[in-house]
Amino acid sequence: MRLVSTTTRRRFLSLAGAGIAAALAPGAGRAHDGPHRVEVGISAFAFTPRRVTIRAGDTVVWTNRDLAPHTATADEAGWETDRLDRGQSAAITFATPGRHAYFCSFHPMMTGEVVVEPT
Ligand SMILES: [Cu+2]
Repeated sequence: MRLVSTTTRRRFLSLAGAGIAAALAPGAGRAHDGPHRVEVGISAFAFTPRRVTIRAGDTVVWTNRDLAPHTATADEAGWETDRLDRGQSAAITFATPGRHAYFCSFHPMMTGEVVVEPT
C-alpha cells in the first residue's frame, strides 16, 4: 500500500500544479473549462482592475483593503455587494452576457465595469 501511495501522491502533485498555473493565467486564450473566479481589489478609493472581462457563469470577488467601507453597486443591473469593511469580500456570479457599470455607494466617484461575454 505504501508503494502505491507514493506514485499516487506524485501524480496528484503534478495535476495540482497544472491547476494552479491555469488559475494564475486568466484570459490569454485559455479554454473556458468551467466557471472562474476573478478578483477585484479595492484600495486607495479605486477598484483594481477597474474593468474585468469574464464569461457568463463566472464570479467576481471584491475585497476591500481600505480603512473606509466600500460597496460595488450596479448602475442599472440590480446587484450590489453588502457594505464591505476592511478585509471583507463579496462574490457575485454573472449568469448572462452584458456590460455592468458599477460604483461605490459611499463614494460614487469610484467606478468600475464588469464585461460578461457569452460562454
Ligand atoms: Cu467606497
